[in-house]
Amino acid sequence: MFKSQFIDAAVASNALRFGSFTLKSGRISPYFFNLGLFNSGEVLVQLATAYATTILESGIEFDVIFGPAYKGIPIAALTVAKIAELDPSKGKLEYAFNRKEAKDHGEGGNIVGGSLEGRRVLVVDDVITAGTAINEARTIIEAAKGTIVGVVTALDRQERTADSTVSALTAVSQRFNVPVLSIVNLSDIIAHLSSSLSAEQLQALKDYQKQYGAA
Ligand code: OMP
Repeated sequence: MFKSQFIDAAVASNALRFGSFTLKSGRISPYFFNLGLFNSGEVLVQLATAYATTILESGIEFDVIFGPAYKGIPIAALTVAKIAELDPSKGKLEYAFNRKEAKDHGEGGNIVGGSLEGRRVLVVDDVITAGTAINEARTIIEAAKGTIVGVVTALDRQERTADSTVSALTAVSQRFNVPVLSIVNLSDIIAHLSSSLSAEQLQALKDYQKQYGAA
């Protein structure tokens, strides 16, 4: 099953680590997922397969996959290529990403790759904690006149935001009115690694989930 393989690959490549980490939100987390450490060819193949399979199984119809700079860029490129390999009838789907700094010469604009204007855009990103990164992606896509039809992240940390009891993923899904999916979530990680983590590590994850997890 690709979810278990994905978690195993994340642990083996050190992308998924256990300890004490300060998040963008300021929360102190007993685990951290760094997608940048999925950096060898063999794990990138697994990463692409996991995103592409999640997207194909979702049935979401789209024209362009958008990966927000920087970590979303390779995800979008690898995923659109893997989708073409798994389903050649989808071989004309495109990918795009934003420049962090607008360019005023050459091709101009701050979107590189397929045009977003008037098109159905599927967003891919690494992790969803509070939803801040996804909200920023929406602003960029709307400025380029694209329509978001779905979001796929590698990891849903299943955390509620300060002002809500539902998870950030659910809140984003409700706000954008589109499906928001993840390859794995914290519950999948706890279930899959329950026999390989130490009792302390496992307890720290459960305590964290109790404190910040969605209802
Ligand atoms: P939100 O923008 O709050 O949803 O947090 C997601 C972002 O936080 C990711 O795009 C990363 O930049 C970073 N992050 C991780 O990469 N891995 C984690 O396990 C947790 C975070 C985080 O800071 O929340």
